[in-house]
Amino acid sequence: MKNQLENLKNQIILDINNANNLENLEVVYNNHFSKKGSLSQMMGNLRNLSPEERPAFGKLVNDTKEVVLNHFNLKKEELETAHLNQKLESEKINIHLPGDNLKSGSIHPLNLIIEDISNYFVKNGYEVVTGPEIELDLYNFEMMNLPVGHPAREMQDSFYFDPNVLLRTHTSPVQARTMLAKEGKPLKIICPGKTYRRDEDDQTHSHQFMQIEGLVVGEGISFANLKHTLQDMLNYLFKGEAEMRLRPSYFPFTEPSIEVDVLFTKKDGTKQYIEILGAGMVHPNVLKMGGYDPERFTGFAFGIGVERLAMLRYQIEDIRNFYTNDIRFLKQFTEEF
Ligand code: FA5
Repeated sequence: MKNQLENLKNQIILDINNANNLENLEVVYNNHFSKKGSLSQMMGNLRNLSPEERPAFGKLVNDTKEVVLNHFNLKKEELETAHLNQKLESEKINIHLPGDNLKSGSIHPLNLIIEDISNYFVKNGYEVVTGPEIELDLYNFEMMNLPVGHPAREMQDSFYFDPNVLLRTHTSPVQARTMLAKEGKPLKIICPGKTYRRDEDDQTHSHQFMQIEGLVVGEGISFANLKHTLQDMLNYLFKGEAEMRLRPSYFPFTEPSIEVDVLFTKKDGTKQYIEILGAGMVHPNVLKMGGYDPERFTGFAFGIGVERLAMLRYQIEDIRNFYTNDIRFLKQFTEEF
């Protein structure tokens, strides 16, 4: 019987060695190690032995089983590793393939100007605020010292939803909103945003355009402060190369009022002044309506035309280019395309 056991051991080892994949190895397990397998049958032979012989042979069978089981486990581990490696190999990603060339967009030239101007003012202690594009007549006109029937309303014809609600014609209503919100405290704000007018579109006019409003209210704010601020901002934007011209003007919400032009050199070398903003000292009526005592507080305000600045800076001769979404035009402002 010992010989029989020895033969079985050799057979099992041979079967294990011959198994070249996990499925074959499982067959080996079922044939030899399962309940009805050859090793269990060998144990069953104990019945044919005398009670004295049984313990020694039982031990021999168990020792043999342990040896072949170790061999089996080693083989199983080896086949599992081979299987995993094969799987990893087949799932390997080829990192050398060229990627998809996704085209990223870029910042619109008008937003580049807004970012730049905002940086300038934030550095100088201004807060950036926003206001609604659909505005009440109250803020757009009345609180800007333009009561119903005021002839200067003609200067800014608008798109109305009803007699009290319109697309804002300028960013100035944010002045009124901010003054009310600040409840009489000194303030320094800018407000970039879209504005709308029933203007005929031409090279320098668009029915939709952007403005950046500025408002400073405090004690002792003077016209000199306004002039310095505008000159300093233009120096920053045009690296000291912009020639600024102030013209007396009229706005119902400022007194005195000015318009600011910058000398623009066209592509053909000829020069032309282009109006970029309106400004002035805040009218006492506007201060009063905003909750400020005009005897104690003064202020200055300005409204910059963003497209006009962009035209100067990027040498663009027609404002309509900003809104036609021609990729060839926009491409000039980025290297990313
Ligand atoms: C105003 O809108 C005043 N709210 C500006 C202001 C603010 C004055 C605070 C005093 C104090 P005006 O209508 O001039 O002013 O417009 C200001 C700037 O917006 C102009 O200088 C111009 O650069 C730009 N602008 C006006 N209309 C158009 C248009 N149709 N298309 C493009 N830009 C325009």
